[in-house]
Amino acid sequence: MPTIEETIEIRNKQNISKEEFISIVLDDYRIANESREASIMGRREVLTGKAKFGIFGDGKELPQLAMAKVFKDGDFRSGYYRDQTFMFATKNLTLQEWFAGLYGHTNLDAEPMSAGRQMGGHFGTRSLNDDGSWKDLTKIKNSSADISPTAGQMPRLLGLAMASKYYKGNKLLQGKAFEKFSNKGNEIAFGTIGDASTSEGLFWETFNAAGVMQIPMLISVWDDGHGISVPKKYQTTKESISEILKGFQRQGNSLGYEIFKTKGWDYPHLCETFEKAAKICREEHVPVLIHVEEVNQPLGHSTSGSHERYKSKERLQWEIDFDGIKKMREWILEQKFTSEEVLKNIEENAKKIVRETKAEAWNAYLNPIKKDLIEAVAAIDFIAEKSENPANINKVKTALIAINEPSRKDIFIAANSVLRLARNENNGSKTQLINWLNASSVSNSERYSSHLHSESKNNVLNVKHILPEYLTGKKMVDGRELLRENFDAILSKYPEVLIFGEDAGKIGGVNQGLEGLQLKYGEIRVFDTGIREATIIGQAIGLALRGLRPIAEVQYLDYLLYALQIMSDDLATMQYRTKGGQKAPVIIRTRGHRLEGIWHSGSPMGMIVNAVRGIYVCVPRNMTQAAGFYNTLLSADEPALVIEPLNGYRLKEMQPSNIGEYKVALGCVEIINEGKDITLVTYGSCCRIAMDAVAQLSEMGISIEVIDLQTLLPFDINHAIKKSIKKTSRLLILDEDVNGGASAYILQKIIVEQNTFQLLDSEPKTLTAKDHRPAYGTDGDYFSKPNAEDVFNKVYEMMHESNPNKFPKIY
Ligand SMILES: Cc1ncc(C[n+]2csc(CCOP(=O)(O)OP(=O)(O)O)c2C)c(N)n1
Repeated sequence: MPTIEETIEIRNKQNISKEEFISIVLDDYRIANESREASIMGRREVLTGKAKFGIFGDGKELPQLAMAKVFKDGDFRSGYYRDQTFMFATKNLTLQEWFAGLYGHTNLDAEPMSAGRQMGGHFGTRSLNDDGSWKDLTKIKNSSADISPTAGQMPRLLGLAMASKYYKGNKLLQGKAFEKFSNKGNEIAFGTIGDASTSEGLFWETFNAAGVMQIPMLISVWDDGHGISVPKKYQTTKESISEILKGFQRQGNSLGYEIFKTKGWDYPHLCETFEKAAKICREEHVPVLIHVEEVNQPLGHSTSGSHERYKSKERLQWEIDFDGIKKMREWILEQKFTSEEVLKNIEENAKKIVRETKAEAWNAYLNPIKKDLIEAVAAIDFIAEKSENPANINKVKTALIAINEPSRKDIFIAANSVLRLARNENNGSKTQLINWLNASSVSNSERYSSHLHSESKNNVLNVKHILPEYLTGKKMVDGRELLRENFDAILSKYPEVLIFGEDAGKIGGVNQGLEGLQLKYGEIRVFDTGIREATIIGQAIGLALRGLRPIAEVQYLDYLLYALQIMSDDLATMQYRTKGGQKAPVIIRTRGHRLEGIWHSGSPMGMIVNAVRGIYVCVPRNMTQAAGFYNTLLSADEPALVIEPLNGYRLKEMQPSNIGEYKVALGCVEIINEGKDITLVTYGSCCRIAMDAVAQLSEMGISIEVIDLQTLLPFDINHAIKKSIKKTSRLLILDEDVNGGASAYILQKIIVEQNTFQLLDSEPKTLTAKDHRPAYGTDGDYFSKPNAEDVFNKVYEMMHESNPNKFPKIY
């Protein structure tokens, strides 16, 4: 604890009067108490069954008050479920909204973080207006939307911090058009993480990358000594994250971090530390670590268990003795800032306010449900009145009314039961309940299933096709040159675009699709990164959250797996988990399907399309189509993955004269060969194999219609495949993923969603790769993946089945 003289010195440095200082301290004390009471009462709400799960910020109040003091408008937080006090202190969350989050209130006005989609304790501010357009982020104390996977907040933190460097360094962004995103790059990105979560690889990858890039990132570790029940002994070498990160400390001219240590119960030292740290971070663009040790957790990890099971008696006693709020109280009295009575008053008031607010939040949550219940019961009554056998119907109604705190599910179940009981009654009395049920389904779909994708006017499906033109005659170029010309056009048109990845900078990409562009646009816009796929994507997410348009490269499709978790957990859920409050229109560029070897020719598309719903997936067959996708995506506000065909960079394509301008609309298939006997559906590199087979089959008098899907997500939005099957009555899916991989997805879309079963004259077939990965040996690819001969045989077999005389067995 500092002496009175030291405290006065701190105050003097801040240039405020004694009275102002005391009033700030007491206000912090109030917030800390209210936050603690919220945790205590929130826990009770779960234990009594009103809320389903609770994870709270008790014990972490003081460090967050200190962080809030240095957090300015325009700054960003990327944190985790303990940060309620910070959210209260920055006025980004009211107590009532906090309780609404705990109850899972689905109304955005009541619960603006996620409208009940995220469990309590997952915070976020709204960066977007209701129409999906950006708010002025420089006027908000921004918080990117939390996710639950431990350390999952780290990769995006990197991009949030890097954006400041980009806004500072790229003069083209300092005009009017971008002023709502940054004040010349003066913003800090604050990260918070628990000590145990620093065991995750994502923490280390992020930490190292920020040191390399020298960006204004300030990471605070709230160290309470445990990850649920597992102590530091099993989490961290030497049991101290700051100790083992010492090698990152900058020294002399060597770049690195500033590392601070402080204690979770020492309010004045916390304030002083955060102030020093933020100054260095903001002014010098140096990353900073604040290791906040000796943090307690008085209520235990969450409502899922009690900490008495795993903490020793001594530790439990320490948790009481070194509670931050208790220590702050002692300090206030020691310093004679105010009297015991005033503090008691603050404490009592906190209890009262939280109790009252909790009741208000609960009523606000429950009343609309009760209104639904009244409507449904009226409709049920109506059926019962007209029924000759109302006893069972009334029984369902009585049971429904008896539920003390009903949910919409209870009402839905009852309504369905009543309609089942009344199934033989053919009277109009059912119409009211059926209508209620239908309307309720629509509202619940909006409540729980909207905003997987952008619902703004810039959503990608609004971007229309613009055909490539070839006005300047036939100019045949390598695929990679066509792409490079297109990226050149993109970089000159959009100053907010930056392209990065392994080898993307100096050499212009392993396949030279960016050749010479770093030289032309500078290292700030086209640059190399370390080998760190997860944080390349995280970096892109953070940049996009701050209004930039990153194109992030993952060198090969096989290595996307390193990034798949963050794509799935963070990027894909961004719009959904905030109900349209945040967007990250990231473009992920990679290449795959075919080259050589187990880790350079994979095509795990089934895994990908099933993991990333919320992100679009483009699978162009050549670079003309790929370039068109990039142009489309930059006109929209949604994230997407573009997988270029790896064996297409050196193949010749005709270069369009409207490079950078033409667009390929998403969700629109292309018929690349017209035919009448069989519809063959494929995508990417397999298109060329299908076309090889077309030639062989035509010699036998068989004509196949080859459809290039172009995008797997979205999938054939105009149902063009169905039209083709109406003509051919036969379906073959050609795919180089494993059996039951993407082909199963494609089959489900065509048979079930497009309802084509009745149109087929023979069994639908799939032709896929083997279940192992493609072998490297010279013919490994040929024998591991479907080839033109396989396609020929499969098609011929189908034709033989339908007309054995015309197509006799070959083998
Ligand atoms: C990837 C992942 N693994 C496991 C969990 C379950 N889990 C939730 S919190 C937690 C402990 C985190 O401890 P720490 O980082 O120290 O933060 P604290 O809760 O102590 O503040 C674990 C293991 C998770 N959410 N995500």
